[in-house]
Amino acid sequence: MHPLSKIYVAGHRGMVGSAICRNLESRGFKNIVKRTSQELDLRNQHAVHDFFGYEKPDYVFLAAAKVGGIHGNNTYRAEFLYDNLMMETNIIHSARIHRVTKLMFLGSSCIYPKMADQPLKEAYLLNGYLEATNEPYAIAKIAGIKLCEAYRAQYGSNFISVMPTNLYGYGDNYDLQNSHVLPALLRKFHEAKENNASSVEVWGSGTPKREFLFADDLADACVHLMETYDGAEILNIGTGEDISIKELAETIKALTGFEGEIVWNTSQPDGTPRKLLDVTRLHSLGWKHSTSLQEGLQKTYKNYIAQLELV
Ligand code: GFB
Repeated sequence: MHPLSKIYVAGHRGMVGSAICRNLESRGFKNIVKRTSQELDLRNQHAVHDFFGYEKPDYVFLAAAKVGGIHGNNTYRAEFLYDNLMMETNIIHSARIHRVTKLMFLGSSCIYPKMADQPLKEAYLLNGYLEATNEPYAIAKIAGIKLCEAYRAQYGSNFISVMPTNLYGYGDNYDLQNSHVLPALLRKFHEAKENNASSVEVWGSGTPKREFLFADDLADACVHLMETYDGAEILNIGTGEDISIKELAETIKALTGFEGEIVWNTSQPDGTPRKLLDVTRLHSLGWKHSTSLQEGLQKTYKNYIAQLELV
């Protein structure tokens, strides 16, 4: 990418999109195109087509998506499938019509089969059944991967797909029902400490394992790969390390200084038992994460408290 290349970051107000914008700006890219969802409804085919015709971006980071944790995915199954299919289909198709130089599609580690061998190699895509709680989201993301593959095969479009692991960081969603586990636990333990509560409820059995990547590290990987990777194969982006939900809860409990009890609500689903990405290919392309979970948690917690103080 040239410093003046026109770069469209779809989803620039989200945790991932905003991290990509920060990373691009820190590397000296000055011509970043942004649209809020009020300004441009990415589910609207005509609006997206007109936007691409008007702006004619050179590069596109497709980080716009309807996202959420296990409960949100399982509850809003229609929106997770429809909204994500519409957004990615409109953007990828318009990028081809308007001759975008290169597009990066961001998928998710939930595209892999629920019971796949660990760590998850890119080759395991479509090797088995998906996890039920997030099947609609996973199907939409798989469709995005296949669209990029098809436009590449048929039209020679340089569209690449990356699969981030579970993410956390600045500007995350802290809604107690619809967020992911890490922000949910930061909020729950923080509020319990503030209110001198005796216990905190954590969902499931605590045995599932998850890999967590700091969103600013993901953004750095995305920009690095946009500059260096032109392959047809999907690429995992993660740390290569995971911890159990129980260990995560204990770590966040210690971080917030809460001294009460953890109560496990086993009526809530566990989801996939484990989804650790194989990052061999990512490392061979010259990128490795730099923020440890401990450091990322501290930064995220500090940011969460700073945001609370602004309200
Ligand atoms: O982060 P999470 O919602 O998503 O949940 P997934 C991870 C694990 O944490 C599950 C447990 O075993 C949850 O039961 N958990 C414990 C909690 N307490 C809580 C809590 O208070 N809130 C939440 N949310 N979980 C999502 C997918 O799966 O991951 C998406 O549904 C996407 O499609 C995303 O792929 C990255 O890791 O299970």
